[in-house]
Amino acid sequence: MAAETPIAGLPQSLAGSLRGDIAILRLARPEKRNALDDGTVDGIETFFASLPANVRAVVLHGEGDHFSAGLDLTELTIRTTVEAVHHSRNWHRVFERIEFGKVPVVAVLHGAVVGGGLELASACHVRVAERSAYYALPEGTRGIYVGGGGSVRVPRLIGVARMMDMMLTGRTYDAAEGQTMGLSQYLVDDGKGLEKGLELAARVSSNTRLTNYAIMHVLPRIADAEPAGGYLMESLMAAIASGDEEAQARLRDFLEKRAPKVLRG
Ligand code: 1HE
Repeated sequence: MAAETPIAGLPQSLAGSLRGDIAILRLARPEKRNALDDGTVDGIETFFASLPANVRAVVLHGEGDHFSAGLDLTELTIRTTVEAVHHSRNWHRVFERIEFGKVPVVAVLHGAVVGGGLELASACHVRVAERSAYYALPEGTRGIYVGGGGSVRVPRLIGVARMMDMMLTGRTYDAAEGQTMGLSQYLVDDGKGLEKGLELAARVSSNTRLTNYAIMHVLPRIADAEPAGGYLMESLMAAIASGDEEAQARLRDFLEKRAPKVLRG
């Protein structure tokens, strides 16, 4: 396994490191259950904005017993309405850096994945949940509203009706339920999440950069587009991807029996 090198320049609430072509970002404020204060959100932006060019995938996880308790509620009490709008827009900008960044992000979830923590997880591309994970959107009961893109991203995963129920009634879902309804794509035993996340990131990083870019940036836009435009975008992307030198080399490898076959599980 490649050696781990720390990434400098992050706030104390975050720890970043590089393992070969995979970057790892750890929410490192366990004493506050990885609540996301302004410094942490800015640090997430710094991390994604300054990823070294060789990085091909990121793994995001949390230290302690919980992935994240969401927005740091202590900061909420001191904002004016207009400051709250700017705060939410700032989260949008930072989380877009994840969703529409340069490389795919695998989130490893455990314990509380609530409020802004779920919004952060929803901005990632692949979610691995440990059995301890549970999901909630306590904004409804706290008298506030999601502000980190949850209204857009969470319904894409579980539908508007389920999100409404979570916010209106304070309903929580456990890891197995979350897996069934699409909050996570992988469910693993406690303590196994990071290993699984790294394994998936290694698979992701073995794809061509262009295909990964298309999957991250083009696929969701097509899914949101009206079908005629979507089909056209798909054809254009397919043509661009298959014309890529790396894709051509991979196709030759398969045709000349050098590439692995697609076998069951
Ligand atoms: C916090 C936060 C926080 C913990 N902001 N300080 N999120 C919530 O409504 C969830 C609030 N948190 C909890 O329900 C619980 O903390 C947990 C279930 C996640 C964990 O419980 P537990 O018993 O392990 O920890 P604790 O004793 O509640 O918390 C430990 C410390 O972390 C404590 O501080 P201390 O100084 O008394 O030690 C807590 O106050 C602190 N802490 N969570 C600030 N969230 C862009 S809009 C997004 C809107 C939202 O995300 S709303 C959802 C907010």
